[in-house]
Amino acid sequence: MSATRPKQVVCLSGGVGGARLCHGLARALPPEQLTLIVNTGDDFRHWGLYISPDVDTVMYTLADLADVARGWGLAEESFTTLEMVTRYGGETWFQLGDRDLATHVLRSQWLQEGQTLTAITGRLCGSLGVGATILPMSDAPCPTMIETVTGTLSFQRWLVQERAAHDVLRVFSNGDARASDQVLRAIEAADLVVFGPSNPYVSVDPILALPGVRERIARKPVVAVSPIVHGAAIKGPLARMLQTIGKTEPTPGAIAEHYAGLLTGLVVEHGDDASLPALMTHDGHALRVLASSTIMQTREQSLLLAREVLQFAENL
Ligand code: FO1
Repeated sequence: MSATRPKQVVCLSGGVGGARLCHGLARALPPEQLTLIVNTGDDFRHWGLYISPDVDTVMYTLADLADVARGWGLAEESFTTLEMVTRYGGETWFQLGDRDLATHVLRSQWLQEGQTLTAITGRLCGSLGVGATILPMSDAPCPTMIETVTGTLSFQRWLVQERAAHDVLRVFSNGDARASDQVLRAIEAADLVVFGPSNPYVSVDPILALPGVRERIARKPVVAVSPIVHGAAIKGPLARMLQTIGKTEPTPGAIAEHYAGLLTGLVVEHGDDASLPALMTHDGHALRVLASSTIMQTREQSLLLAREVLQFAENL
């Protein structure tokens, strides 16, 4: 971390765990020093609207508007629109709340008017008082597809409609999207890159797979927070995916191996450091490991972990 100019921190995030670390980082750093690069592989069209779940989860979380218990959407929510859609026989497997709908309606309208997802996200964040910069990873569609033993599904159909019932053979991106210029510039300007405690396969890999991203990140100090705690994922199908795709048991070491040498440091839950094998970074140094409290159920826990990550990075 350069001692002179203010440190620029970039965090790659997807899902609920990633959003919570972003929340802590947004309280630990001045807004002009933090850029959040968010997965858009989960995006899809529903009720004729463009839905961007991971962007909304980070935006709502940083605005303190997220429904913490549900893990997505807005608190103080009602679902009267959904009730009417049910009466009309419309699709109800993906539940859009009434207040959440305002985000999807305006994002869809502004996309139709030719605004970019990046510009729209900035506009929504401005209205919600979110100071940190939230960047969708791309302004072009790059839907994550899930190949299972029973066929290939779009991400939300697999995760939500099918409840991730079928084992995943392969995760791939259906498109040739490019990272936005803003994303590439943010990584180039970063003093530190953080991988949130997100599912590597469906939340971080889609970002790393965009042309130019991985090679830029490889030149930076990278700290990842393990999404696996004591052999399990806090939320979602990651443990099973490590077994079926990675052919490995769910451990923080498997997460570090998955990122194949990109990491400079790894933050794991207290106790998980003891079982870590000796891991190397891409330039042949030993991977530095910090044991911390990585489960973030409260804003305070998110802030404490963010501060530990930043302090850990200072000494890398
Ligand atoms: N996840 C569900 O399991 N069921 C839902 O009905 C659902 C609705 C939903 C609406 C808006 C939104 O932004 C997210 C929503 N999610 C729902 C979560 C979503 O599938 C995940 O947040 C990500 O795509 C994976 O992290």
